Amino acid sequence: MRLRPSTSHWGAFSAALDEDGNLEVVPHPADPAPSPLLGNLPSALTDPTRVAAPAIRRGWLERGPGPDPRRGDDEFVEVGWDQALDLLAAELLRVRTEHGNEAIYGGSYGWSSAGRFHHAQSQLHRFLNAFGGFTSSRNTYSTGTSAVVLPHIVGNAGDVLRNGSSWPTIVANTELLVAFGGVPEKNVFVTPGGVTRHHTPGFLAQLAERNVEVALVSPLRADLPGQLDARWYPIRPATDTALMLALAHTLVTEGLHDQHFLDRYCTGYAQFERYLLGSDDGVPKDAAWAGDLTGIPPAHIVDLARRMAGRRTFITVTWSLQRIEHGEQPVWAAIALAAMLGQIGLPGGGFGHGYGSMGDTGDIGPDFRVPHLPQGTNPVKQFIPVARIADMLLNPGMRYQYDGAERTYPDIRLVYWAGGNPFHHHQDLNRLRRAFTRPDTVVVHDPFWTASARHADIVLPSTTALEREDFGAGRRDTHLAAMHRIAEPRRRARDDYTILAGLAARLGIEDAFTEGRTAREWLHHLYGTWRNNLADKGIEVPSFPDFWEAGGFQLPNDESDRTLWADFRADPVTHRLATPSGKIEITSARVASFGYDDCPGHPVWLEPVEWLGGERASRFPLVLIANQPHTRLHSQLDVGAVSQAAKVAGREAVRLHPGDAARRDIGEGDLVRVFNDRGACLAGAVLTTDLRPGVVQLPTGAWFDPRGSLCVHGNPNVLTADLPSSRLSQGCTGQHVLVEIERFTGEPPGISVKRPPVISRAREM
Ligand SMILES: Nc1nc2c(c(=O)[nH]1)N[C@H]1C(S)=C(S)[C@@H](COP(=O)(O)OP(=O)(O)OC[C@H]3O[C@@H](n4cnc5c(=O)[nH]c(N)nc54)[C@H](O)[C@@H]3O)O[C@H]1N2
Ligand SMILES: Nc1nc2c(c(=O)[nH]1)N[C@H]1C(S)=C(S)[C@@H](COP(=O)(O)OP(=O)(O)OC[C@H]3O[C@@H](n4cnc5c(=O)[nH]c(N)nc54)[C@H](O)[C@@H]3O)O[C@H]1N2
Ligand SMILES: [Mo]
Repeated sequence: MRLRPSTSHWGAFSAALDEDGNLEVVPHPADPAPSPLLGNLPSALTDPTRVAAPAIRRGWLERGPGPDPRRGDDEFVEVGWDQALDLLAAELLRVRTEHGNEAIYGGSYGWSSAGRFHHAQSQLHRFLNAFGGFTSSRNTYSTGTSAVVLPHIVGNAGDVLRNGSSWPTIVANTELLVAFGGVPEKNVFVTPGGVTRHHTPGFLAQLAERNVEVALVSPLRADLPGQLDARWYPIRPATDTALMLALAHTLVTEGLHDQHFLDRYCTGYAQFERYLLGSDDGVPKDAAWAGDLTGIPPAHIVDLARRMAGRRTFITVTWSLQRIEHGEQPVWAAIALAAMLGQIGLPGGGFGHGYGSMGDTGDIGPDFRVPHLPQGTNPVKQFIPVARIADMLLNPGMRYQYDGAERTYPDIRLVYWAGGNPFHHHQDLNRLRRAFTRPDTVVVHDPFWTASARHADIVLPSTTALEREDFGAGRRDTHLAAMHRIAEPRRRARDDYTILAGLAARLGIEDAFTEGRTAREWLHHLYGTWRNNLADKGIEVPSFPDFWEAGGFQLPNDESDRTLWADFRADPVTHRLATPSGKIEITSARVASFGYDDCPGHPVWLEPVEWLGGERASRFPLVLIANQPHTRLHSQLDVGAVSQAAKVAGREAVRLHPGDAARRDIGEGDLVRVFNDRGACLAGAVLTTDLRPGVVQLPTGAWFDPRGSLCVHGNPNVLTADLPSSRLSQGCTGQHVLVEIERFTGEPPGISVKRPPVISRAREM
């Protein structure tokens, strides 16, 4: 049995099949903290939910393209590859001829798998670009709000998202870490594209050894590793902005703010200060005011503000905090607060975003781009902010606001998805189901019968990363991994590249798409180009055959840890920011000029719809946190062993406080129904005092298993609201939703998503 190298979004490994066909997985020897998620790989490879052959929805096959309410409930017909590709090529041509390229939605958001050549979204975009273009999507579900507001505050979102202080700098210099959303260890195993050495768990351990003072601001205690002796501020969800404003208020009223820093490096502080003091609205944003909103005693707020001013303080905000209504505010308020402390640009001081959200944030690996597939250019300029998918499908021609511009939704006839699962990632899935009745045709490539595949008309089985050859590395990865074929493609699965090349041949764009190369030739070519570019910069890496034979190599290091912020601090004129003022914009005249009441010109407290202080809370008195799962990546490999082992009563586990459970006669392990006016799901109850009373937690990613508006498996996105963070960013707000919970009595409905849908054979193949 020869172990062969590969990588995944949660870590590099090698693997082989034994004589009985069982997959053995061994973590990369250089990885000090391999991810438990590797345990999902073995059983998933041959799971019954793998798509065996191309499948077409019966209604579409028999009646042809068109809107159809049966999508998601219909059965499928297995067809041969030639028939599937002939039908799809003809449909692509029909849509292009009758409606134009803009009628094809190819945003295809999603994480697919590691491996830079077979990256499904890149493959699809390259193919659709060669076909004349498509309506695309902007931003992500991860940082869809920050990515739009940060350029207004600091000029370049990447400077905050990717170029902040490194963990070693924080460990060595920070005296007080104020972590809004904590530093959830479960998340740091993941980096898009792969990660060979998981450094962050080690850095967290060093924080503990160094006795760095940590303030954990989160409704969940589990957002910080247990070994860190933190002070826990169990905040009421969605009220962090109020807490930050009160901390800022305390600083200014006690004269603890750094006026010199604010004058030299920032603009618009005076206006923000008037708001803090309540000069215009008569409401000082003081600790007493915030105490009522946040549930944190005012004395604790004042004390925290004083401690922050008295030592080297690093303020971090997880990405989850901007995945809510008005998600711009906590990010902007945290930057304003850090500016008032005057430590931005000092080692271990200032502001960070996404520490504990992703493995590469603050990591120390080299930072250069690894080989990747060129996508070409998209002649179609139409796009949507990614989380507006359902709005777009339901409202063609409707006008909406985005980042200061008025835009119009296109009229989409064909939806094409490869490497993502919108019926995992989008909010209000019952609404998304209605939206998915609208297009003429929905196409999905996926290795598995995901909920999105089940809502498609044409389902094409793609290989998994284990069944093909590729290379992979994530940002800040220490190694470039050769990804060898570890298993033969399952049944009739094909690589996305092969599928799209087959379509391209039928559409007369084969040369543009394939450039005459096989997949293996592409690997050679992309690697070779990259290697030549590095050689021009004096960096030597192995030849492709040596790289492939060795299974990977360690990337050359770049030692520098000087951040852009240190440069800005040293000289804000030479290193001016890309904002209109060149400074940090605590008030943005530009944002103010848009006139959005849901995102005015400086950080403010705005009441969301979905929170415990609002009107809806009388009917749905619990706030559910739908965060990332610790047992898998999103919906991927939910059928895998690690994910399955954590299910309770056969469903996803929902955590709630014993007091909240007792009032509802709910016991440990009970099957419960979580509901609101958008839908309901079943889940298994786990009782814990490690969360704030009134808060429940149900992670994302249980495969959506609808019976009417009820998901019997525990997917929180049947409950979440399809509301944008604001008109500025139109980001996703899936992190929070108001719900009620009751014990489920009666016969528990069985789970059906662990089997494929009903599939019959074509009458003519
Ligand atoms: N309520 C709520 N919702 C959320 C969030 C939240 O906090 N709360 N978080 C959001 C965030 S941050 C994100 S990033 C999204 C994630 O949403 P997605 O990225 O859509 O989720 P994944 O489950 O990773 O979907 C990837 C799909 O690609 C498939 N795949 C893997 N390899 C290949 C391949 O080689 N080819 C093809 N064709 N397919 C492949 C997998 O089987 C899987 O179905 O979810 C978002 N949704
Ligand atoms: N294991 C695993 N790791 C992952 C992923 C995965 O699916 N599985 N997904 C990856 C992806 S794509 C992304 S974008 C990142 C996402 O990174 P994040 O968005 O940061 O991750 P989440 O787990 O959704 O949220 C982090 C924590 O924020 C806390 N929180 C929620 N609401 C509030 C609030 O109102 N106030 C405060 N103070 N805290 C709050 C929650 O308790 C939660 O555990 O994770 C990445 N890492
Ligand atoms: Mo994400």
